[in-house]
Amino acid sequence: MKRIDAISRITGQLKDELVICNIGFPSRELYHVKDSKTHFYMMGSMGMASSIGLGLSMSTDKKVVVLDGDGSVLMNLGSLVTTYNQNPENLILVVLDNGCYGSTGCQKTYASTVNLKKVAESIGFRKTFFFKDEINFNEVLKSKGPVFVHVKVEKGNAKVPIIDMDPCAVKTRFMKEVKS
Ligand SMILES: Cc1ncc(C[n+]2csc(CCOP(=O)(O)OP(=O)(O)O)c2C)c(N)n1
Ligand SMILES: [Mg+2]
Repeated sequence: MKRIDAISRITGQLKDELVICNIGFPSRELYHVKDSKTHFYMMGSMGMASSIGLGLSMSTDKKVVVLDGDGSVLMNLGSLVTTYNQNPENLILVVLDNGCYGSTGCQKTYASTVNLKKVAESIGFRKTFFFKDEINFNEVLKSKGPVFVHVKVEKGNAKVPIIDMDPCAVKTRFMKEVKS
């Protein structure tokens, strides 16, 4: 499964959940697959999607889905420990693991030598999942968080254009939705 297919399958099973998406191609692919005012396309701030998602989940009762990357989550592993300690029931952290820094030329990460699902489990995430060929996100949505979802995807970025929305407009639109 390609990353864009994983994004498409996951968002196809969402309704009004808030989505924080990783920097670079993942956000471009999400924007291309489906744009929504419930989407926050994180531009810049590599590694921070999980932290933004955590903060958001603590300030709303809405369900928050973070679409993160292996490189980014490994860069900010401490965020998993903070997430466990804050224990938000409404947070789902998805790691789209292509084994590399896909958005910048696919330089290899350490994801292949570390079992990310076991890491999340041992930290104390209430529920963890691993998907490769299909994604049963309905099952994920039913679970009490914090939930960790490891999705193994193929390398490669889809040929999708850059996001033609101003970053401030993305933020303003999203904040309005959060407060609604
Ligand atoms: C602090 C910092 N370092 C490096 C970058 C450049 N950069 C942007 S996206 C990215 C790769 C992210 O990899 P991953 O989270 O695995 O997502 P993928 O693109 O593979 O889906 C890198 C290195 C950055 N924006 N900020
Ligand atoms: Mg990656």
